[in-house]
Amino acid sequence: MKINNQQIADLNKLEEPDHSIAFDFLASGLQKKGMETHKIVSKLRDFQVAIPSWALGAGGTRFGRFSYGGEPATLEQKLDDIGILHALTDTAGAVSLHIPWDIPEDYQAIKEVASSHNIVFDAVNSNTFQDQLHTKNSYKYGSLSNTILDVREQAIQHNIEVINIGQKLGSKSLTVWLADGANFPGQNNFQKTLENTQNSLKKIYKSVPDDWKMFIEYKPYEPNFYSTVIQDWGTSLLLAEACGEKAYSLVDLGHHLPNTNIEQIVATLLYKGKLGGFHFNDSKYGDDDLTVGSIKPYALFLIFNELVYGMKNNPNNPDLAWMIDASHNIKDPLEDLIQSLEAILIAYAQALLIDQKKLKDAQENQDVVRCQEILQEAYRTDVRPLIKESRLQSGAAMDPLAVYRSLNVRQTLIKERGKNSTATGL
Ligand SMILES: [Mn+2]
Repeated sequence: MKINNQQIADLNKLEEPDHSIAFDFLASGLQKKGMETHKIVSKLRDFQVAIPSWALGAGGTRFGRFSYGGEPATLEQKLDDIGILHALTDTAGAVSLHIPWDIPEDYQAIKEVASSHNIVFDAVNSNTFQDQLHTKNSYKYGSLSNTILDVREQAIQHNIEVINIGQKLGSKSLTVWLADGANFPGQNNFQKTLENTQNSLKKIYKSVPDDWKMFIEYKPYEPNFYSTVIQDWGTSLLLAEACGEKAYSLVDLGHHLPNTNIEQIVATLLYKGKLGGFHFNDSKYGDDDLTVGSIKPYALFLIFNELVYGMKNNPNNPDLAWMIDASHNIKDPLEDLIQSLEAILIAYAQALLIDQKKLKDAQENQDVVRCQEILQEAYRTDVRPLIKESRLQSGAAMDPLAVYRSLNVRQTLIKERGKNSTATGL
């Protein structure tokens, strides 16, 4: 299924009269505060988030997995699904592939499908947290950190293979997330596993092309519940620094213990020029992979405040690779992703409304109340007309979820692919 521009334009027509009243009202209010609405709208138009190839299928828990019908069974179909998202939102112009779940059979054909949807290939993700059928060694006791050299070498070679696959598609970055760790005290020597991991990452780094980046993702626990080798941003940063200038830390919102001040981590990494990638989701307890903005929207806004500040004030930090890293256990993944993209743009737009000059003055004058007021004034603004305007300008759907439903996208996909098609992946 492919959504065409005319279908979207026709449905936008119905929205336009109400939108134009709401947008003019907001724009004139912002203008009075000295803000340039067109610049904010243009920043929203430029913002692109990669969709991971594993997010298009039903997720699940260790208790069960519930299919919803019409799942994309091939990489081509996954790209078609992202094409639908991108046509509706104009914000999902990239895909992040997971290897080996999504190794292309015909590279040229895959590239053509992607470009027909205006999708580029973002970071490629390696997988050394599962054993594959054809591999000799098991990752049961770790991969890059394993005590056995042969296992480490296999994991290093896998990452190099992932880089090679990415190069054929036009990717420019590799994301490494390690499940390595221990379930019980005494199982691992902390220093030895860290040293092995660092040496393995350095070997992978040697194969990272000059115009590429390597992202090192961290996570405090799960699948190991006593210790994780790359448990936090500090460990990720020290490994990135040990590798070299093409290596960066990657922040995944769900990879923190409850109540961690993620915005401060973001600020610290940006200050050091070492924040490379960013994974969006939301969480209540752990790595819950819930819809972005569904649990802690204010925290998301505060994180975006630091991102906006850093994108302006830290030229030493490269452009960030944005991705949604979520799991869809009970919702239609495409609907969930639309909701996530909406939440991301809302938080971004709110952060763009923060009067940074006034905030700086209030901070310097130690006016704590004023500081809070400035942030909350931005947060409490209904920015949705700005997002609708950006979508209208770029030919996307002003209300993507409503259009998705009125075009019966899921029902059409079920008709095309069948009720029992299953996506590769977890
Ligand atoms: Mn992640």
